Formats: sequence, C-alpha cells, structure tokens
Amino acid sequence: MPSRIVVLISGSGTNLQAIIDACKSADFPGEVVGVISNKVDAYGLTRAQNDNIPAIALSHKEYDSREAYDIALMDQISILKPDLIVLAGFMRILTPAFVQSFSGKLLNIHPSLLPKYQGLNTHQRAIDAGDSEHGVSVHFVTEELDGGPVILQAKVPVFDEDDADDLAQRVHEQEHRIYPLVVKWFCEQRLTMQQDNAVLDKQVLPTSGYASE
Ligand code: NHR
Ligand code: GAR
Repeated sequence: MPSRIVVLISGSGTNLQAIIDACKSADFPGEVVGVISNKVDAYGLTRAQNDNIPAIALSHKEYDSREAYDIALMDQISILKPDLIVLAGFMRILTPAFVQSFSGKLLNIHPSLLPKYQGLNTHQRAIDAGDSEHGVSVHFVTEELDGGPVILQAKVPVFDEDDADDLAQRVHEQEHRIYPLVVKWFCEQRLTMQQDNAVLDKQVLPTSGYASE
C-alpha cells in the first residue's frame, strides 16, 4: 500500500508539484491524497486539480482563533487518513494540539540552513548578514517553530550581486531536489522521529541532517 500524503500549502506550490511528479515514478511508494490551502487563491490548489487530487481551501479568516482553525484543519486532514503530512510553503504557525495529534508524521521545508534564520524573510536576512552560503532544510515539525530535528539540508552560494529574489530562486531549485527525496525516505519507512531525533536507516542523524560535513 502506498503511503497516503497530505500536502499543506499557502502559495504557488512548486514544491507540491515536485512531490506530485515524484510520486508518478514506479518506485515511489507514496501518493498525494489531498492538498489543503489556508489561502483560497493559492495556485497550488489548481496544480492539485490538474492532477485529479482533491483540493481543499480552508481559510483561516473564517475562524476566530488559531485553536479553532487548527481544529477544523485537523478534521479535514483526518478524513484523508494520512500517513504523512507535508508542509510545502504553508505559512500558518500550527498549535501544540495540532502538532501533537500528528507527531512524527509532519515534515516542513524551511528556506535557510537551520538553526540559522528561523521564521520569515530568510533570504534577505542571509544577504544582510553578509553570508557566503545559504540554503534550505527539511525537518520534522515539532511545537518549537522551525526547531524540529533536521533531516536534510542543501547549500547554495551567495553572490555579491544577489538580491533576495535571485537567492530564493537558487534555493528553490535545491528544494525541488531534496523534498521529494526526503518524502520518499519517509514513505519507504526508512525515516522516523524518535525522542526529538531524526532517524534514517536506524541511524540517528546529526544536527544538520544526513551526510552534512
Ligand atoms: N508550526 C509549528 N508548530 N512548528 C513548526 O516548525 C512550523 C509550524 C508551522 C509552519 C513553516 C515555517 C517556515 O518554514 C512552519 C513550521 C509561518 C510562520 C509565520 O510566522 C513562521 C514559520 C513558518 C511558517 N506565520 C505567520 C502566523 O501568524 C503568518 C505569516 C503570513 O501569513 O504570511 O502564523 O518558515
Ligand atoms: C519555499 O521556498 C519554502 O521553502 C518556503 O516557501 C516557499 C514555497 O514555495 N516556506 C516558507 O517560507 C515557510 N514559512 P512553493 O509554494 O512554490 O512550494
């Protein structure tokens, strides 16, 4: 049985597309069974529909509190019976109750070399700090924002003439390589979270993830 993947988005969904495309490969033991966006006009919902995947818009604006929104989100997700929930440019902080209910099944991609630059505007912050390298991290989601165990990172150079858009584009290319790979590991049941560690093939991964120097 292929693993059932639910993807949460807020925007254009290029990472969603990379995962949908990867799932089409015969040796990929997973399928995207639903896409949910907190933004009703997210282009990623159209990408899902184009591939005949159920696409749900669930606007946070319709709810009085973060807690109420997350309960509605949990209900929608639970109907889809996921093995894995993938945050792919999902821009809402999730409550402890949400994270606990899907603990060990939640992945995020964050556009920085964590633990650097948790939160937002990561590309501009890397430029402002004069960093010569930047990148992206895939991690398990825990209650601590962008603080869960890292699984895999990819690095990119920062050039003097880069603006935040240039850098974002370079990082995006790496995102589309590493996110489907990590999702595949999870679907192959090689990747788990145990006591706040990421574990791949029974090995506890180092703090910067697999095979980082
Ligand atoms: N939730 C938990 N509990 N833990 C994490 O690690 C999470 C999470 C929810 C989202 C993605 C994260 C990122 O990769 C993520 C990780 C949104 C914000 C944020 O400040 C911060 C980090 C991330 C996503 N969101 C604002 C909020 O009030 C809204 C911003 C907006 O709508 O533009 O939720 O960067
Ligand atoms: C990606 O760069 C992802 O790393 C970032 O949003 C972009 C989504 O692109 N995530 C965050 O900033 C999370 N706060 P996409 O919609 O084209 O996949």
